Amino acid sequence: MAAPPPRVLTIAGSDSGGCSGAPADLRTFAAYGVHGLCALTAVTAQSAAEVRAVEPLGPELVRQQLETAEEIGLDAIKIGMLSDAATVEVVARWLERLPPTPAVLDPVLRSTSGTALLDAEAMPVLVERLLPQLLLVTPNLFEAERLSGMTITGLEEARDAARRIERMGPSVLVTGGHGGGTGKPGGEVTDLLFDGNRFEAFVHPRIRTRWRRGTGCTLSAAVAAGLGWHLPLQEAVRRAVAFVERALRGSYPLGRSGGQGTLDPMAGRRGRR
Ligand code: PXL
Repeated sequence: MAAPPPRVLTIAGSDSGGCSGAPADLRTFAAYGVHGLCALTAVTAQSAAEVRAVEPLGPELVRQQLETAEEIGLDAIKIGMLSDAATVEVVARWLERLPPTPAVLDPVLRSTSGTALLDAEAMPVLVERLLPQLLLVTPNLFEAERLSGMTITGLEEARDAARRIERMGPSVLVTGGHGGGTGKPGGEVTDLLFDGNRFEAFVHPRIRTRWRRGTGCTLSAAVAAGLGWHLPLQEAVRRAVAFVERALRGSYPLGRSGGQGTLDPMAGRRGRR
């Protein structure tokens, strides 16, 4: 019998297309060699191009998934799409009672195509009840603007936004991939980590691919998996950024037009290359 690997839970939505949400998280967990658990918050029907339907599963079913996951045992947690205020509340209440376990939130607000994945009235619940209990939150520039109430047009403002969000509880990783905001000239992207004491900038080449669905999900899942292996936060983030870079280099097209597609958390780990 093999020794059990770390157990890492994703609390997220299902993307029927397998690009983002829980499917992306579970592939990432597999690539990291951890045991992935999955508490689904919502089911979405997605083609390569659009989110066609979204159905929340409701706080009671989420609560039961969390409690059964807890009985199995957890070394780290990743949280993604939460859908509505009642679901945020259930996750917050459960975390309050859980023995200390590192938790990473990707504050998913909307899909790439613009569909809302978190109700507007859930935002204050997320800030007041959930953020204080987390080790790390990983907003992209848009999400960092919404959380901080600031407009971000450059690195200095991204730092200010990170300071504001960190005061709400968790360390902050502002990811720069979605815009020029924290991207330096020369095709580089800066992801900015602030732990309340110091900033660490992770600068990496911008991978030019159109097939990048699931990037944010994969990054936060990779950090959680690293934390499951008991890496310190800085090291878990450093490895996760490198992991996403490799997954983007292995990205592939999907759908009839091939205009959409996803990064590949399993890049380099199976036959296809
Ligand atoms: O990328 C954010 C995201 C997270 N979770 C689910 C999604 C999406 C984007 O479409 O569908 C389920």
